[in-house]
Amino acid sequence: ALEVVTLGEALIVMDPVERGPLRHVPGFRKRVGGAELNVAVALARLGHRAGWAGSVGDDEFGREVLGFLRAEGVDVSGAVLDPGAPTGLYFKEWRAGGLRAHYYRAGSAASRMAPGRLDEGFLLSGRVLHLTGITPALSGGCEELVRRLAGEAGRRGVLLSFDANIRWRLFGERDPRKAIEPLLPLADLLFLSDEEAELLLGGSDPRSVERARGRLGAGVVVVHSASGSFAAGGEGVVRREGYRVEAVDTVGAGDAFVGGFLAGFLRGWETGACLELANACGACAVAVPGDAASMPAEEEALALLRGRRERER
Ligand code: KDG
Repeated sequence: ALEVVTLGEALIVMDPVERGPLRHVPGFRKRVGGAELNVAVALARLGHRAGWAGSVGDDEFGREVLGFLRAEGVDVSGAVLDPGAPTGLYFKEWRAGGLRAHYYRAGSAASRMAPGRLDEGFLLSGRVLHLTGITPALSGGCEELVRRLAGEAGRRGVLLSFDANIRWRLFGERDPRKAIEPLLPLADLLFLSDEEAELLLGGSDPRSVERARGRLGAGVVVVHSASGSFAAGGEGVVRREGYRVEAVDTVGAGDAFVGGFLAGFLRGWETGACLELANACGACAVAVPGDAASMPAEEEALALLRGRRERER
């Protein structure tokens, strides 16, 4: 049986070969991304049985996504090829102020997901179901689907892992809190960046987070930032420092972090050890370009974790 099943939008990532405004960029590297799919790849690379479900277009890009995931050992038997809409894309642009994502995903196959259109048996077949706040931003049908699955997971004894992953550019004029807040109390494991904790819990320091956790009745709340991470779970707060690495592409770091934490959790590790693996996985992802491509393999994350320095030359 699968240990973790995720649902979300798979995207083709157009990664510019140079930094700077896209009008001057001479070309792009084509890659695969999507937050939930990145988590599935991270888990598979860490040696866990992970499945991904979602709708992709019945097109070249949809087939590329599924081929990529199969090669990574991710179970895609719950994926749907929708002949009526394309696979979504996004372009990355590196400007002086940092990354800008340009989405070409309105009306994508994934945005047409809704209750009844995907195999619920597959989605709820893992020990953990992992969802994010990206999916409810895609469409009304997607928002309904996520709410339904989050509720069903609780009823069927499947643990719910939820990463807020707020994408302001997808919500547009809408308030992300409206879509995300109802899901928070349902999460057994809740992942937030420090900024998301500020917005959703009213604070990102351990005390405010622990208080909000109690109020919501969520399980464990894990807050991550570039400097480190902590988990609040009712038995005090556990904190671990992050790693200093040269950042080449921060996209996917949060997903690698979540994959690392879930891997530790599945192994029955103590919270501190889960945070250490999560921090190491996040740091590895930051040091490598790409979305799903930057998820670390087990040995890479462990090498960083153990502080082993490899010979340079
Ligand atoms: O977390 C990384 C994702 O943001 C990226 O792979 C693309 O899913 C994506 C999104 O919606 O931005």
